[in-house]
Amino acid sequence: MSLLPATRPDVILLHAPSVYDFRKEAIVYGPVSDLVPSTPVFEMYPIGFSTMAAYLTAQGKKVRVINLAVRMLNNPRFDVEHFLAGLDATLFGIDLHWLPHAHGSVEVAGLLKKLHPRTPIVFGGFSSTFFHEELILYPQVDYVLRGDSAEKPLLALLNAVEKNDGFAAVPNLTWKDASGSVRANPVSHVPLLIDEYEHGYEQMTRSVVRYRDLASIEPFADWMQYPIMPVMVVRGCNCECVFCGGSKYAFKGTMQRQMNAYRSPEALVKDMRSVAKLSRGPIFLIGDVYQPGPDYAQEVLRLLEEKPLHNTIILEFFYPPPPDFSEKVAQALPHHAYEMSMETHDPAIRARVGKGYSNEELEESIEAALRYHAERFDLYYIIGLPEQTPESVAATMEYSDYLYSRFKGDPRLRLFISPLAPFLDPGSRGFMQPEEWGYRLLRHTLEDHRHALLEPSWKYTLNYETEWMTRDQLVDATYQAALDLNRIKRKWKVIPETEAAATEERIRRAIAVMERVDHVVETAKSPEERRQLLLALKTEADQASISTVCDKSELEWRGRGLLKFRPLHILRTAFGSVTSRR
Ligand code: B12
Ligand code: SF4
Repeated sequence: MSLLPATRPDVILLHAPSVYDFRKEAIVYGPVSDLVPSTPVFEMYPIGFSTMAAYLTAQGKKVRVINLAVRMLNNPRFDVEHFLAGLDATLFGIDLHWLPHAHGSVEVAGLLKKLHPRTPIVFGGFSSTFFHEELILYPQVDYVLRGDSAEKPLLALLNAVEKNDGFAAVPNLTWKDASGSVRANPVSHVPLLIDEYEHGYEQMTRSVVRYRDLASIEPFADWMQYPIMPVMVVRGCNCECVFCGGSKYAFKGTMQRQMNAYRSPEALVKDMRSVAKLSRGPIFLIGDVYQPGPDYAQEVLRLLEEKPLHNTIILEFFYPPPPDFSEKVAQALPHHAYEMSMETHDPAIRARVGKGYSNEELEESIEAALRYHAERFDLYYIIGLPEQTPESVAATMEYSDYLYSRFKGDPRLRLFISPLAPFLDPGSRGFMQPEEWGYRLLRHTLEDHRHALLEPSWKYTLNYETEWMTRDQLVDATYQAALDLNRIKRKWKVIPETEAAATEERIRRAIAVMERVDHVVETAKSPEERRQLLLALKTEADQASISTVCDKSELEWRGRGLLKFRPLHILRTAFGSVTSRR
């Protein structure tokens, strides 16, 4: 088990922070990331980094993943330029997957280009795909790989870069030819069979040793304490949620995907078992296992029942699962939890948004899930929907009170609300046909969004308002709903009294700092004065952007077992294979 010198990677995949200078800028990012594991820096990198790394590694290439955002977040003195200067690879890849990275990703590419002018840079991900024509025009961007499946195209691009030839044959590639003209190859690689794209978490473990760098592969800041691991069910989606850049409409229009690609039940369960070898933490199945039909879902459960996993398995549903399904889930999964986004209490608005089911159907599902020992049932609401008014949001809160009364304050039922922020997704029906859906689009281009991210608060960053709510109303309704939901959870003793009191205090402070930012925006006499006044608010601004709509820890399943990782297996995976594969 000897440690060999670190090798030169063929590809380095880098994940940038949302706003590059977040350590210096004073911005109230707001509750944009309260319901995901990341902070407002959106430090989590796409799962696709691990599938691309696994695929290329299996083809004999060396891939290193670097989460620059997490490094900057965890160490305020981390010197980005110094770190980037020390990198060496044939190709750098940067994700602009989520639009909130519009600023950081392009800035990091600029730095890399300055430091390594001869190393090409490729962008990829959903937002890169949508904005590929604009993105390729930045001098620091050499290539954009479009589509939802870049594993094979990335290998083809790497081979072309090594030969400096054959770019016209790389599927899904937008590039500049020798004359500088932009060329966009067709998006011809949209696979329907995706079993060969494995998560590759074991490969990621090995790379820690290969590149002597654990700090750079952490998916998000708190991950070592809370190692939740995602496992993907599907590429694509059958639903048509109007705000979603991953809806059926958006996949068809932007990603050229006509049909969903599901991992087979065997491959899915294999992924889950390989995660369970490394970690005792929760496994989050991303994508509704019921979407391809009951046979698929039951086969997944049957395979799991053969040798039950002891991690908590979090199941995501887009529609309420039939109540008798919960019994089957309980048989197969000793520890499991449910997660659903019901968007609003109002079935008419929900149907308009894209999901037609009644509250009664949902309540029956919750009832069955809790009866069959679900550890949790998390329900999410969204603010910023067509036809949703401030009064409607208030009525959603009344419904939440009713739900807790119906389930007698069962603390396993967890309700969350957050704004659709910072952006209405590019490629969604709301973004593409705003008038039809009652959205007023305030930003259109990639450059618009890059600038929007530097606005002093999330109110000014939002790329939309609706016919029913202005940006001010969206912000006010969000904080009011947060106060109401916190009060309801306190009343039903779903959260401890101290947590409820602290959350209320944070929400009130967030409201106050938003008002102070507005005051600065309205009264500053020059851009410089505005900047200085905002900088004086930096500490409060940072504090007002984490755990506002709820205490972030409420999202976490920390319940069972203190030691989440399986250290011996990790050591065997990391060292055993690293030495044998060289
Ligand atoms: C799973 C998921 C999540 C997980 C994230 C898991 C993860 N680490 O990736 C969670 C729930 C945490 C999440 C959070 C968010 N999400 Co999300 N998420 C999804 C979802 C449902 C599936 C995407 C997926 O995993 N695909 C499969 C994996 C294997 O592929 P992949 O990661 O996309 O990577 C492939 C390609 O995209 C591409 N690629 C990606 N990066 C790169 C980089 C390079 C260099 C190259 C070459 C290729 C490439 O190649 C990869 C391999 O084939 C989609 C909706 C959908 N139906 O697809 C929304 C979606 C991607 N999310 C979205 C959004 C907006 C967010 C949030 C910003 C929401 C918020 N405000 O909090 C956050 C951002 C989180 C962060 N960075 O911290 C939008 C993005 C729209 C847009 N264009 O901006 C989507 C489309 C829909 C939605 N609204 O949920 N999300
Ligand atoms: S928000 Fe709706 S359309 Fe988007 S991935 Fe989820 S279920 Fe599918």
